[in-house]
Amino acid sequence: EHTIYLKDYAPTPYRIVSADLDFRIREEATRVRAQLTIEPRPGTEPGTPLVLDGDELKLDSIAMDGAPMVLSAYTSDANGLTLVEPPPRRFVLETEVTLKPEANTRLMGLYRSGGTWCTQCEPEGFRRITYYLDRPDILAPFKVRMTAPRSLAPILLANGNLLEQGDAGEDMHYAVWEDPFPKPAYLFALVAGDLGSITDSFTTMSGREIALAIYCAHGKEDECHYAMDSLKRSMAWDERRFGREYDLDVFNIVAVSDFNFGAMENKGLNIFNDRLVFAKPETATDANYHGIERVIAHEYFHNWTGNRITCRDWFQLCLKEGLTVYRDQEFTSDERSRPVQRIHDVQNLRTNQFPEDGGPLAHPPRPDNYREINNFYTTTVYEKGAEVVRMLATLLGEAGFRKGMDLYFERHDGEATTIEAFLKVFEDANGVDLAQFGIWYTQAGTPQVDVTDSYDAASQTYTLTLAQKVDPTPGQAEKQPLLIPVRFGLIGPNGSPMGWTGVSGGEVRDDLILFDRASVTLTFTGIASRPVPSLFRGFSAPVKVTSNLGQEQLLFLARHDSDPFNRWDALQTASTALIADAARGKDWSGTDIDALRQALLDTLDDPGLDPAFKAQAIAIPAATVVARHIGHDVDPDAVAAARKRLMTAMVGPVAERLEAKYRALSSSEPYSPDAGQAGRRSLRNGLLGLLVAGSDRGAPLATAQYTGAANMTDRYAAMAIAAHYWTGDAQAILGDFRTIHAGDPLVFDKWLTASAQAPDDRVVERMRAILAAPDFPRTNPNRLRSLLGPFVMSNMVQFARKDGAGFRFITEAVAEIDRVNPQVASRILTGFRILPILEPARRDKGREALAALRDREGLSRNVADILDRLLA
Ligand code: B3K
Ligand code: ZN
Repeated sequence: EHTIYLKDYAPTPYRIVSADLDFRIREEATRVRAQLTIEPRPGTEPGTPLVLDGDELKLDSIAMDGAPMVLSAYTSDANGLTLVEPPPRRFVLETEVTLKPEANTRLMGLYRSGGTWCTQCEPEGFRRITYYLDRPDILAPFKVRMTAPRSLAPILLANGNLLEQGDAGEDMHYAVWEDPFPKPAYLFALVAGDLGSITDSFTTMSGREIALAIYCAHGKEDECHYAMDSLKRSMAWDERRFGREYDLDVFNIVAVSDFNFGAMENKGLNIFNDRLVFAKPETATDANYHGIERVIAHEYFHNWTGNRITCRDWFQLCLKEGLTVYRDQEFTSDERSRPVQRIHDVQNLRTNQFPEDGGPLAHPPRPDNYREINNFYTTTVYEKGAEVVRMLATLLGEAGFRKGMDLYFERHDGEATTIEAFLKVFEDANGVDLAQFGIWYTQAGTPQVDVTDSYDAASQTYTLTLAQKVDPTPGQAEKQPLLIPVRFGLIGPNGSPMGWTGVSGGEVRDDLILFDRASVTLTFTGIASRPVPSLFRGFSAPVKVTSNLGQEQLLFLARHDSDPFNRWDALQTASTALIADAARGKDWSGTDIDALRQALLDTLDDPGLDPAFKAQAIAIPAATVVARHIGHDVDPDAVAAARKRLMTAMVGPVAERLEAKYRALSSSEPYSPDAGQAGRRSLRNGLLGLLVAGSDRGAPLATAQYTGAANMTDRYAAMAIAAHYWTGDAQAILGDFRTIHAGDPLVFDKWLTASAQAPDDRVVERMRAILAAPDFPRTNPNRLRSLLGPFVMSNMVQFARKDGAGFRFITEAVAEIDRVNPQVASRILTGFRILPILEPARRDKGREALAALRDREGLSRNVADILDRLLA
């Protein structure tokens, strides 16, 4: 099967000047008539064929400039339409196809969700709607007419502004929408259905009034208000922070239940997975509210970074995704707590992106080849892409970064462009050379930075040596040194910052080391006593650090660092090391344990710290993070046991005190999703986790919290903790939750997720039964992902069981899901990227399961691509 290479990029010989679409929607089928105005680009040889993309299409009729085309003038099949010798001038091509949205379980193109007709086109779904040049560098204005049965679809929406609507005879009605902004086909959207809505409005900075609406299933309107509030705050923030104003007169959001990912930024008509819209305290957790705010903002921000300026080709995906994730992270930091958000994002990076970057699926943020583009909507493209943008902001400073962004919008508005063009605006606006920095986009793998230091009292000099290396990744054996921004400080023995009189050996600007070689040794002069270095403040680069700092120095940082991120990170590093040691059979010293416990208690007692931060600080690193730290021959049972042992050692002598703190945090105020309340709940639930894992007092507290909870955050946390540590009541709690909430799909998902976390040996059996139940909605991505995603990604003990039963369960499920929805199937399969770090016997079982899957007939390209890379 063929691979597509970035180096082969070439513009098409023809371009689409405008697209006029006519949808006739009926229960049985939908007819799509497309009138495409097309012209050759200057320089195109007359007689060059025009090749349009298609996917599972059947051509009903075709005409050129109003006249039916003769059979010899074109060829067509399910995968494309070729005009053998189009006229060497502008012409109008008219085609008609018939679609069966009801049967479209891949959820790409036009499909039905809960009776509503809706679309998903990114990246290559538009070719499932009509024959087209379905690539992001083809930009055209769209006009869409849609006719549908009024009773089934009183609401008719498409991109842009509504031009007219009216009666179309019988039970039919129609609407005409026009989007004046030329756009690539992946941003096309259409919705027809019987939906409720809430409306609002936003006045832009130039005084324009924008009509806002969120459409949803009837009866769900009251669960859309947080999303609406988030939208208005996003619109205001983008004006304030980036000077970006919304451009159409309407902004519509539609929530649907069947959706392949989170949401989609279609121009003026965002379509959302309903789990990222609906929220009320009885059914949504604080994390759900946080997610809604983030994704509503993310899709809105795409209007400028993605839609007004789009990607030239799909290799440039992180041009819009990395940048837009950076923007949504900044938004949340400004709306909530910056350090808490930073820790949250870094935790996510370490749990998801580092494993991808260090395994068989590693690829650069801008890959240079792919077999299936849907497999490249990855955490590397998104989250590492965001880190690269953040480093740019760190290097250039806030003002320099903003100058570059302003130039980006000015220079490239209306274009489909590249990473090179993006870097160039920052070079031009700031007069800098970013050639070496650009390697971050093209080189895969997480850099490993080794730090050693020494102090010479006689000369009052302090020496810091940094060395960087990146391990080989698939297709990239040799690695080049990166420009790594290291934000840092030196801390004196009394805990206050220490200055220096001079520094030599490398480039240091204020508190930033520009670390751009394989290794650098910096010598600081005028240092009166040995400092403790605080490096990578705010996680200034997405790297792994090993250093000669011992636990004592780490705990010193945890107390004294002025950088909250590094205070948190020091505690994480210290506990990760202890768990890893125990998992490898090395014993702890009592003093290490006492010191770590004391550091955690001091953090808890510090009145100057925010509860949300405290919750993060007392969190014991996840087993998967420790496994990555160990890096090879991992025995998941040993890691889980070591982790539990550390929690027991932390909690044991102070369980009573922790319980008192837990109780003191209980509150009777009415629920609000605000960051303050959410932070207190997360601290309380963090304490509950510690108590359940580390003492006998915990389990009854979890049961009591589950029973007495007044909101879903506390209820879900109690259930998840009980399931994760498999308390005596866990099964009863899960059973109760299922009985109560089986009727609400998004709450049922929470049950699926908690169930998949159980570490007991019967979990695979139970999951098989859940999937096999006749009423399990096996075409809904949310249900499938809620059950299988957490199992492969975080239940290492059962997924990577010695007997291989966890692996086999997943490959068998993937084979079945693949026939329905290849994107969901291949995403679940990526969990196998963990194999290389497991002990050999488990690794072999995993490879056996993958090999058996590969032997099956008819696998999708999505699954085959991931399998081949996993087995390479
Ligand atoms: N751009 C979409 C993701 C499309 C995924 C296609 N497999 C949502 C987003 O990133 O904002
Ligand atoms: Zn995005």
